Amino acid sequence: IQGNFDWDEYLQETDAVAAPESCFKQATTPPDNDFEINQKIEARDPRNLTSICVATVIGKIGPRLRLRLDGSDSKNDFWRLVDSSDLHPIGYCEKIGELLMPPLGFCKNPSSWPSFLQKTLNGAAVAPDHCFKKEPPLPKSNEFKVGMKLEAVDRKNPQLICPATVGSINKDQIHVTFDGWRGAFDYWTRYDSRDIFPVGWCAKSGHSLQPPGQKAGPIQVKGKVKEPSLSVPIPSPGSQSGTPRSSVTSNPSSPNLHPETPISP
Ligand code: MLY
Repeated sequence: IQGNFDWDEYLQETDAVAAPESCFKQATTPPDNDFEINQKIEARDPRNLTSICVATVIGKIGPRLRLRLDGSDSKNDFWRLVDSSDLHPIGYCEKIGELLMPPLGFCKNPSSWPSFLQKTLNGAAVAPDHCFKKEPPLPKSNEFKVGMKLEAVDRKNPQLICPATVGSINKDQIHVTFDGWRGAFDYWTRYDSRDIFPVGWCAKSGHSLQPPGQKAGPIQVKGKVKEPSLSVPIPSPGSQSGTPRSSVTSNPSSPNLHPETPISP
Protein backbone atom coordinates (compact mmCIF):
# COMPACT_ATOMS: atom_id res chain seq x y z
CA ILE A 1 0.00 0.00 0.00
CA GLN A 2 1.83 3.09 -1.23
CA GLY A 3 -0.91 5.29 0.33
CA ASN A 4 -0.07 8.97 0.34
CA PHE A 5 3.59 8.45 1.06
CA ASP A 6 5.76 10.72 -1.06
CA TRP A 7 9.55 10.37 -0.88
CA ASP A 8 10.29 13.89 -2.15
CA GLU A 9 8.14 15.46 0.53
CA TYR A 10 9.45 13.10 3.17
CA LEU A 11 13.11 13.75 2.34
CA GLN A 12 12.44 17.48 2.68
CA GLU A 13 10.53 17.03 5.94
CA THR A 14 13.31 14.95 7.44
CA ASP A 15 16.10 16.97 5.84
CA ALA A 16 17.65 13.72 4.64
CA VAL A 17 19.27 12.45 1.46
CA ALA A 18 18.54 9.28 -0.47
CA ALA A 19 21.42 6.83 -0.76
CA PRO A 20 22.69 7.04 -4.39
CA GLU A 21 21.71 4.14 -6.68
CA SER A 22 25.39 3.28 -7.10
CA CYS A 23 25.48 2.11 -3.46
CA PHE A 24 23.19 -0.84 -4.20
CA LYS A 25 23.48 -4.23 -5.83
CA GLN A 26 20.23 -3.72 -7.74
CA ALA A 27 19.42 -3.33 -11.42
CA THR A 28 18.92 0.34 -12.43
CA THR A 29 15.73 -0.75 -14.20
CA PRO A 30 13.97 -3.32 -12.02
CA PRO A 31 13.66 -6.62 -13.95
CA ASP A 32 10.31 -7.87 -15.31
CA ASN A 33 8.68 -10.67 -13.39
CA ASP A 34 7.81 -13.28 -16.04
CA PHE A 35 7.18 -16.09 -13.57
CA GLU A 36 3.73 -17.56 -12.99
CA ILE A 37 2.24 -18.97 -9.80
CA ASN A 38 2.80 -22.74 -9.39
CA GLN A 39 5.81 -22.92 -11.68
CA LYS A 40 8.70 -25.08 -10.42
CA ILE A 41 12.30 -23.93 -10.29
CA GLU A 42 15.56 -24.93 -8.58
CA ALA A 43 16.55 -22.75 -5.62
CA ARG A 44 19.29 -22.67 -3.02
CA ASP A 45 17.90 -23.78 0.35
CA PRO A 46 18.11 -20.64 2.57
CA ARG A 47 18.53 -22.85 5.64
CA ASN A 48 21.19 -25.10 4.10
CA LEU A 49 23.22 -23.09 1.60
CA THR A 50 25.04 -26.09 0.13
CA SER A 51 21.77 -27.60 -1.17
CA ILE A 52 19.84 -26.81 -4.31
CA CYS A 53 16.21 -27.93 -4.06
CA VAL A 54 13.00 -27.93 -6.06
CA ALA A 55 10.87 -24.88 -5.25
CA THR A 56 7.41 -23.70 -6.28
CA VAL A 57 6.44 -20.10 -7.00
CA ILE A 58 3.73 -19.46 -4.39
CA GLY A 59 3.35 -15.71 -4.88
CA LYS A 60 4.80 -12.65 -6.60
CA ILE A 61 4.99 -8.92 -5.89
CA GLY A 62 6.78 -6.71 -8.41
CA PRO A 63 10.13 -8.36 -9.28
CA ARG A 64 10.03 -10.60 -6.17
CA LEU A 65 8.90 -14.22 -5.80
CA ARG A 66 7.51 -15.99 -2.77
CA LEU A 67 9.00 -19.51 -2.85
CA ARG A 68 8.30 -22.76 -1.04
CA LEU A 69 10.68 -25.72 -1.19
CA ASP A 70 8.87 -28.89 -2.27
CA GLY A 71 8.73 -31.32 0.65
CA SER A 72 9.01 -28.48 3.19
CA ASP A 73 6.20 -27.07 5.33
CA SER A 74 4.44 -23.77 4.67
CA LYS A 75 6.26 -22.00 7.53
CA ASN A 76 9.57 -21.59 5.75
CA ASP A 77 8.54 -19.64 2.66
CA PHE A 78 11.11 -17.12 1.47
CA TRP A 79 11.35 -14.27 -1.03
CA ARG A 80 13.84 -13.78 -3.85
CA LEU A 81 14.28 -11.27 -6.65
CA VAL A 82 13.86 -12.69 -10.16
CA ASP A 83 17.52 -11.73 -10.80
CA SER A 84 18.82 -13.63 -7.77
CA SER A 85 21.72 -16.01 -8.39
CA ASP A 86 20.01 -18.43 -5.96
CA LEU A 87 17.44 -19.33 -8.64
CA HIS A 88 17.80 -21.63 -11.66
CA PRO A 89 15.55 -23.40 -14.17
CA ILE A 90 14.66 -27.06 -13.59
CA GLY A 91 17.49 -29.12 -15.04
CA TYR A 92 20.30 -26.85 -13.78
CA CYS A 93 21.65 -29.31 -11.19
CA GLU A 94 21.70 -32.15 -13.66
CA LYS A 95 23.55 -29.93 -16.16
CA ILE A 96 26.30 -29.10 -13.65
CA GLY A 97 26.50 -32.71 -12.41
CA GLU A 98 24.95 -32.15 -8.99
CA LEU A 99 21.98 -33.72 -7.24
CA LEU A 100 18.73 -32.04 -6.29
CA MET A 101 18.55 -32.31 -2.51
CA PRO A 102 15.61 -32.66 -0.11
CA PRO A 103 15.03 -29.38 1.81
CA LEU A 104 16.22 -29.06 5.40
CA GLY A 105 13.35 -30.44 7.45
CA PHE A 106 12.07 -32.68 4.62
CA CYS A 107 8.63 -33.67 5.88
CA LYS A 108 8.87 -37.33 4.81
CA ASN A 109 11.12 -40.31 5.35
CA PRO A 110 14.52 -39.49 3.73
CA SER A 111 14.47 -42.78 1.86
CA SER A 112 11.34 -41.63 0.01
CA TRP A 113 13.16 -38.61 -1.48
CA PRO A 114 13.89 -40.09 -4.97
CA SER A 115 10.28 -41.12 -5.54
CA PHE A 116 8.99 -37.85 -4.00
CA LEU A 117 11.20 -35.90 -6.42
CA GLN A 118 9.99 -37.88 -9.39
CA LYS A 119 6.35 -37.35 -8.44
CA THR A 120 6.78 -33.65 -7.70
CA LEU A 121 8.33 -32.99 -11.12
CA ASN A 122 6.12 -35.32 -13.15
CA GLY A 123 3.86 -33.16 -15.31
CA ALA A 124 4.73 -30.01 -13.33
CA ALA A 125 4.73 -26.53 -14.84
CA VAL A 126 8.35 -25.38 -15.01
CA ALA A 127 9.48 -21.78 -15.32
CA PRO A 128 11.08 -21.15 -18.75
CA ASP A 129 14.71 -19.96 -18.97
CA HIS A 130 13.82 -16.38 -19.96
CA CYS A 131 12.21 -15.79 -16.54
CA PHE A 132 15.63 -15.96 -14.85
CA LYS A 133 17.41 -12.62 -15.08
CA LYS A 134 21.12 -11.95 -14.73
CA GLU A 135 22.25 -10.80 -11.31
CA PRO A 136 23.26 -7.10 -11.30
CA PRO A 137 26.90 -6.14 -10.75
CA LEU A 138 28.27 -5.61 -7.26
CA PRO A 139 29.32 -2.14 -6.11
CA LYS A 140 33.04 -2.37 -5.29
CA SER A 141 32.82 -0.96 -1.79
CA ASN A 142 30.47 0.22 0.92
CA GLU A 143 29.53 3.77 -0.11
CA PHE A 144 26.65 4.20 2.35
CA LYS A 145 26.76 7.04 4.88
CA VAL A 146 24.92 7.30 8.19
CA GLY A 147 21.56 9.07 7.74
CA MET A 148 21.00 8.09 4.11
CA LYS A 149 17.48 6.90 3.26
CA LEU A 150 16.60 3.70 1.42
CA GLU A 151 13.86 1.13 0.95
CA ALA A 152 14.40 -2.14 2.82
CA VAL A 153 12.76 -5.54 3.26
CA ASP A 154 11.27 -5.97 6.74
CA ARG A 155 12.91 -9.35 7.46
CA LYS A 156 10.28 -10.18 10.09
CA ASN A 157 7.52 -9.54 7.54
CA PRO A 158 9.48 -10.19 4.35
CA GLN A 159 6.62 -9.41 1.99
CA LEU A 160 6.95 -5.77 3.14
CA ILE A 161 9.35 -3.11 1.89
CA CYS A 162 9.59 0.01 4.05
CA PRO A 163 11.30 3.39 4.25
CA ALA A 164 14.52 3.04 6.22
CA THR A 165 17.64 4.93 7.30
CA VAL A 166 21.27 3.86 7.58
CA GLY A 167 21.78 3.99 11.36
CA SER A 168 25.47 3.02 11.52
CA ILE A 169 28.19 1.51 9.41
CA ASN A 170 30.77 -1.12 10.29
CA LYS A 171 33.17 -2.07 7.46
CA ASP A 172 31.05 -3.90 4.84
CA GLN A 173 27.92 -3.84 7.00
CA ILE A 174 25.18 -1.22 7.37
CA HIS A 175 22.58 -0.99 10.15
CA VAL A 176 19.14 -0.72 8.55
CA THR A 177 16.69 1.11 10.84
CA PHE A 178 13.00 1.35 9.96
CA ASP A 179 11.54 4.85 9.97
CA GLY A 180 8.87 5.31 12.59
CA TRP A 181 9.46 1.95 14.29
CA ARG A 182 11.39 0.94 17.37
CA GLY A 183 14.48 -1.20 16.98
CA ALA A 184 12.79 -4.62 16.90
CA PHE A 185 12.82 -4.74 13.08
CA ASP A 186 16.31 -3.28 12.56
CA TYR A 187 19.14 -5.43 11.25
CA TRP A 188 22.75 -5.41 10.12
CA THR A 189 23.41 -6.46 6.55
CA ARG A 190 26.16 -6.29 3.95
CA TYR A 191 26.10 -3.21 1.69
CA ASP A 192 25.55 -5.51 -1.30
CA SER A 193 22.46 -7.22 0.20
CA ARG A 194 19.55 -7.90 -2.15
CA ASP A 195 17.13 -6.78 0.61
CA ILE A 196 17.92 -3.07 0.28
CA PHE A 197 16.88 -0.77 -2.55
CA PRO A 198 17.30 2.84 -3.61
CA VAL A 199 14.55 5.35 -2.85
CA GLY A 200 11.95 5.09 -5.63
CA TRP A 201 12.62 1.41 -6.39
CA CYS A 202 9.18 0.24 -5.23
CA ALA A 203 7.40 2.86 -7.31
CA LYS A 204 9.53 1.93 -10.36
CA SER A 205 9.09 -1.80 -9.99
CA GLY A 206 5.41 -2.01 -9.12
CA HIS A 207 6.10 -3.22 -5.57
CA SER A 208 4.07 -1.76 -2.72
CA LEU A 209 5.91 0.44 -0.20
CA GLN A 210 4.78 0.68 3.43
CA PRO A 211 4.45 4.20 4.84
CA PRO A 212 6.79 4.99 7.76
CA GLY A 213 5.32 4.08 11.16
CA GLN A 214 4.56 7.59 12.40
CA LYS A 215 1.68 6.85 14.72
CA ALA A 216 3.46 7.90 17.88
CA GLY A 217 6.40 9.94 18.98
CA PRO A 218 7.70 13.28 17.80
CA ILE A 219 9.42 13.63 14.47
CA GLN A 220 12.95 14.93 14.93
CA VAL A 221 13.94 17.49 12.35
CA LYS A 222 17.51 18.77 12.45
CA GLY A 223 17.76 18.49 16.23
CA LYS A 224 14.38 20.20 16.70
CA VAL A 225 11.26 18.36 17.72
CA LYS A 226 8.17 18.70 15.53
CA GLU A 227 4.89 17.87 17.29
CA PRO A 228 3.23 14.67 16.12
CA SER A 229 0.01 15.22 14.18
CA LEU A 230 -1.89 12.73 16.34
CA SER A 231 -1.88 13.19 20.10
CA VAL A 232 -1.04 9.77 21.39
CA PRO A 233 1.13 8.91 24.37
CA ILE A 234 4.83 8.76 23.60
CA PRO A 235 6.11 5.42 24.88
CA SER A 236 8.75 5.66 27.58
CA PRO A 237 12.24 4.44 26.71
CA GLY A 238 12.54 0.68 27.01
CA SER A 239 8.85 0.09 26.50
CA GLN A 240 7.93 -2.86 24.30
CA SER A 241 9.50 -2.97 20.91
CA GLY A 242 7.60 -3.33 17.67
CA THR A 243 5.74 -0.09 18.23
CA PRO A 244 6.21 3.00 16.11
CA ARG A 245 8.94 5.48 17.04
CA SER A 246 9.98 8.84 15.72
CA SER A 247 10.97 8.68 12.09
CA VAL A 248 14.49 10.04 12.39
CA THR A 249 16.85 8.87 15.05
CA SER A 250 20.54 9.29 15.34
CA ASN A 251 21.79 5.90 16.30
CA PRO A 252 25.39 6.01 17.39
CA SER A 253 25.09 2.62 19.11
CA SER A 254 28.14 0.45 18.76
CA PRO A 255 27.51 -2.62 16.61
CA ASN A 256 29.02 -4.71 19.40
CA LEU A 257 25.98 -3.99 21.58
CA HIS A 258 23.89 -6.05 19.17
CA PRO A 259 24.32 -9.78 19.75
CA GLU A 260 23.36 -10.59 16.15
CA THR A 261 26.08 -8.32 14.77
CA PRO A 262 29.13 -9.93 13.29
CA ILE A 263 32.21 -8.28 14.79
CA SER A 264 34.17 -8.81 11.62
CA PRO A 265 32.03 -9.49 8.54
N1 MLY B 1 2.10 -6.99 12.40
C1 MLY B 1 3.26 -6.21 12.68
C2 MLY B 1 3.74 -5.48 11.47
C3 MLY B 1 4.84 -4.59 11.76
C4 MLY B 1 5.55 -4.15 10.52
C5 MLY B 1 6.76 -3.31 10.87
N2 MLY B 1 7.58 -3.01 9.75
C6 MLY B 1 6.82 -2.26 8.76
C7 MLY B 1 8.80 -2.34 10.13
C8 MLY B 1 2.99 -5.24 13.82
O1 MLY B 1 2.06 -4.43 13.72
O2 MLY B 1 3.71 -5.30 14.80
